[in-house]
Amino acid sequence: MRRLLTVLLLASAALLGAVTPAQAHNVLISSDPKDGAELATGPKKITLTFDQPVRQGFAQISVIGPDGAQWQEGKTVVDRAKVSVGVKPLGPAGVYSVGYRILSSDGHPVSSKITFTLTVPGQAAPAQAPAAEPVASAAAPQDPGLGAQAAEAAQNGGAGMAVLWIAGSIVVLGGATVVAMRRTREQGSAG
Ligand SMILES: [Cu+2]
Repeated sequence: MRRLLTVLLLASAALLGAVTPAQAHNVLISSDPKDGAELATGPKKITLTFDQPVRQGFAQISVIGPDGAQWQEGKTVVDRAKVSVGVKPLGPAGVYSVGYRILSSDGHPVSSKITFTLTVPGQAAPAQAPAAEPVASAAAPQDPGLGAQAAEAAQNGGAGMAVLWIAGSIVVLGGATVVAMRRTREQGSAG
C-alpha cells in the first residue's frame, strides 16, 4: 500500500515537472517608447526589449492609431532579445496601441500590448479626412436611382447621408402630394 502511494506521488511529481516549463515565458522588460509615454512627435521605430532572446519567424508588432489605422511600416525584426518595427509619420493625436506577439525562447507564444499618446497631430494627413463630394451630383439629369444613391450615401458618410435624407424627404413629400391630390379628386367626383 505504501509502495503504491509512493509510486503515485512520484508519478504526479513527474507529471507536474512535465507541465511546469523549465524556462519561463519571455517577459517584456522595456520599450522605446515607454508604455504610457506622451510624445509630441511620433517615434520612427518601436523597440521592445525582452528578458531573453526571442525566436525568429513569428514576431509581429502592429501600431494601431486612434483612427483605427495601422501605422507600423515594414517587417518586424528580431535581434536577440529586441524586437522592432518601423513607424510611418503619425497622423491624428491620441492613443496609439502597440500590439505584439512573439515566440518565447521556451517555444510559447506571448502577446500583449503597450500604448503611447501622441499629443500633437503628426504631419501625415489622416486617412479619415472627408472627401469633398459635391452634393449636387444627386440632382444630376441622369438619376442613378434611390438604391444607387443609398449605396453612394453609405460610402460617402456625412455628405452622402444628407443626400439620402433629401432623397428620402422628396419621396415622402411626393407620396403625400399624390395622396392629397387623389383625395381632392375623390372629393371633387363625389360632390
Ligand atoms: Cu512558456
